Amino acid sequence: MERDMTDATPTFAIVGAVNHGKSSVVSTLAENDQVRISSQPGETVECQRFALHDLFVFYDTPGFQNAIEALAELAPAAQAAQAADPLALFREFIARHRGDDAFEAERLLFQPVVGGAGIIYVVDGSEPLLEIHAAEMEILRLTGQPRLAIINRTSADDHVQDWKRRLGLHFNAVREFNAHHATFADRLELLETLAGIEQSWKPKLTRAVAVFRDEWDRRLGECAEIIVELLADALTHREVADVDSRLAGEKLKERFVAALTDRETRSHRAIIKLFGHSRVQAEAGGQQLFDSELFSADTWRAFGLDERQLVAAGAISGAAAGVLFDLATIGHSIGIPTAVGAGAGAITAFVVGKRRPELKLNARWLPGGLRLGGRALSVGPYPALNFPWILLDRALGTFAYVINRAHARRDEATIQGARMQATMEAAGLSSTRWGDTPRRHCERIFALIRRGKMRGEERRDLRELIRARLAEVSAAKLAAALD
Ligand SMILES: Nc1nc2c(ncn2[C@@H]2O[C@H](COP(=O)(O)OP(=O)(O)O)[C@@H](O)[C@H]2O)c(=O)[nH]1
Ligand SMILES: [Mg+2]
Repeated sequence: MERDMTDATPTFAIVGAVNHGKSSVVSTLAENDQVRISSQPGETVECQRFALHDLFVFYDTPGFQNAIEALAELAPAAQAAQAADPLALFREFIARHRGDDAFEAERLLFQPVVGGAGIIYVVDGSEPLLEIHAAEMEILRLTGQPRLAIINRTSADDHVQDWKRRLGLHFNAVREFNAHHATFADRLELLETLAGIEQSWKPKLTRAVAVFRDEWDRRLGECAEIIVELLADALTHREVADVDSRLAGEKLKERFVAALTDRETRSHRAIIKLFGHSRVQAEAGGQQLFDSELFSADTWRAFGLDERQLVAAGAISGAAAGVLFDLATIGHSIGIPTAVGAGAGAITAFVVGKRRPELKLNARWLPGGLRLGGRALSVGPYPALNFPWILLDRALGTFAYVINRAHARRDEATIQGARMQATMEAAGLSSTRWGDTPRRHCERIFALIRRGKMRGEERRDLRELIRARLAEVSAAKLAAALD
C-alpha cells in the first residue's frame, strides 16, 4: 500500500467496536455477500481485503480489543512527537507489540492505516456510547488519516443522537447508513461522502465514484440485454414432434410450458448473478422462481397490461403481426358485434381479457418437417398479447428485488413474484404504468419478433426502452418494502 493516495486505489480500513456491523458495512459497500458476518463477537480474526470493481478497496478488520490501554500508550507519545508524522507512532506501536496477545486486534487494525488507508469507523446506533468508544475515537483522531463515521443500527434501540454529537468532534463526516437496507443510491451517496472528506484525495475518489456510476449503467445495459434475449426466445419458441411419435398433444404442451419456464428461470438467474447475489434463489425445492408459475392463472391476472391496454396492443400487433386468431369461433361463442372491427388482435384481447389463452396444438406440414417434408405436431409460438408484458414485469421484479437487497443479508431468499408485483404496482413501476408511446413502441417490436423480423435497430430500441425502465426502478427506494 502507498502512503500517497494519488496513485493507489482508494483504500479504507473499516474499524470500530466488535459486533457493531463492520463486516456488514463492508459486505454492502463491496457488493460481496461472502464477507464473513457472525453473531459471535470477535469472529473476524484478521484483516480481509475486498475490492469494489477495482475502484475502492476495503479492509475488514477485527475491531478494537483493548482501546483504553492502547490510548494510554499512544496519547503521551503523540503529545511528545507534536504530530510530526502521526503514523510513525502507530508503526512503532505495531513493532513494539509484535507477538503481544493483548493488542493483537489493534495491530491488525492499524496495519492498513499505517499503509495509508482512510478510516471508516462503524458504530451501532442502537447501542449506548461507552467510555471505550470514546477511546477508540480518540485513537483514530491521533492517526491524522481522513475519517468517516458511519452509524449503522442492528436493532430498533436508538442512541443515534448521542453518537452523532460525539462523532462530530472526531470525524470529517458522519453518516447514517443501514447495512441491511442500503440501495444503490445510498451506496453511491456514501462513496461520494468519502470523496469529500479529504481535499488531496478528492480527484481520485471523485473519478472512482464516476467510474462506479458508469459501471452501474453498464450493468443496467447488460440486464436489459438479458431481458431482450428472453423476449426474443420466448416469443418465437415452438415445440415440435413427429406426428407418428407417441408424444401426445398434452405432453407436447407440457414440454412447451416447461421449456419457456426454464428459459425464464435462466434469465432470472443471470440477473441475480449480475448483481452479485448468491443467496437469492431462482427456484426453491424444484418449484418455480415465483410461487405462482409463469403460466398460472394468478400470474396472468396480476402481471402485464390491463384490459384497455391489451385492446390497444391488439390493434397494433394484430394488424402488424398477422397472427391468426380463430375469429369465427370466438365470434360465435360470445356474439361479438361486427362493429368492434379493430382487428383480430383487438377482438381477442377484448374477449380473453386478462385470462391466459389456451395453448393451441397445431398439426401441419412444416417446411422441411421434422423428417424431410414430414407432417408434424407443434405448439407455439404463443401469440397471447400479454405474454411479453408478463415476462417483462417478472424480470423487472427480479431486478428490483436483487438491487434492493443489501449484500450484508445472510438469510437465504426465494423471490416472491406476486409480492414483487404488488410492490412494483404500488411504486408505479409495473408495465401498466408505462407511457402510451413507449408501450406502443414495444408492442410494435414484439410484433416484429413474432414475425421473425426484428432487425438490429429495433433490437437496440427495445434494449434502450427496457434500460430506461431499469434506471427508473433503480432510482426508487423499495428496500424496506421487500423485507
Ligand atoms: N438488523 C440488522 N442487523 C445488523 C445490521 N448490521 C449488522 N447486523 C448484525 O449484527 C451482527 C454483527 O454484525 P457484523 O457485521 O458481523 O459486525 P462486526 O463484528 O462489527 O463485523 C450480525 O449478526 C449482523 O447480522 C443491520 O443493519 N441491521
Ligand atoms: Mg466483522
